[in-house]
Amino acid sequence: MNPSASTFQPVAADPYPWPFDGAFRPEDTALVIIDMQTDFCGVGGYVDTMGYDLSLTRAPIEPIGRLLQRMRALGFHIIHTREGHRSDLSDLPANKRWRSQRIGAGIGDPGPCGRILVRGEPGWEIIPELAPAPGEVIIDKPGKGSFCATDLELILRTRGIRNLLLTGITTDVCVHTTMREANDRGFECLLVEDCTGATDRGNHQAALKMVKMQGGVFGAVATSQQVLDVLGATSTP
Ligand code: C5J
Repeated sequence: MNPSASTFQPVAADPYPWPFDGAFRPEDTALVIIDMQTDFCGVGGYVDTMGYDLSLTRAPIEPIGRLLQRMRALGFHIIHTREGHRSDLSDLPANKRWRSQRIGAGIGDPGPCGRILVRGEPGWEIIPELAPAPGEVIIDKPGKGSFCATDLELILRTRGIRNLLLTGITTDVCVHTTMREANDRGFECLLVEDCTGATDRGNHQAALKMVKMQGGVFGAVATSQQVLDVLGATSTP
């Protein structure tokens, strides 16, 4: 099968069938996988050191894996992001460092997985289950949004990508910030709800609800199964 010949009908998303203009194709659509790093979902990482429940940020691993496998096979663009800082911390704002130190997980400080949220350290790596394949774009970002201080927008425009399926962690922080940034730039966004997770269940639910207000103020929300149904998958393992 020639993946580039495929056109897919809208996903039965909430609050509108996504995308708004009726169809999407591998050429104009990317799966964005945000910050699936040990620091956010692994034992000894940043989130674990802060004392949050890792099961919440690990929950999306399997659903993302299924969606990734399918979308890779169909030839969609795949984009991974990593939050992290230079080893000299020259791109770490003083207030971000101070806040992390207050909660006992100082960014740049040594931890069980190396220096917390520092590029090149074990905790900063994307988890092996969702490792990028050769040729897939990886965006290194110093902040929460994937557009701030990165070349993501240039890459999307250069490739003619208009539609983004957003997955990863955390729903209320990096996923939401990225969705808002993308929406303001005119990209059509779908948040895949079971492919995201937050450090707090209530925040996850609230983040989903916020997207759906005002007729879909930031885009739409769907489950991975609803996406897979459209992509021709008949069942989940
Ligand atoms: C946070 C993220 N929560 N990836 N980062 O600090 O959401």
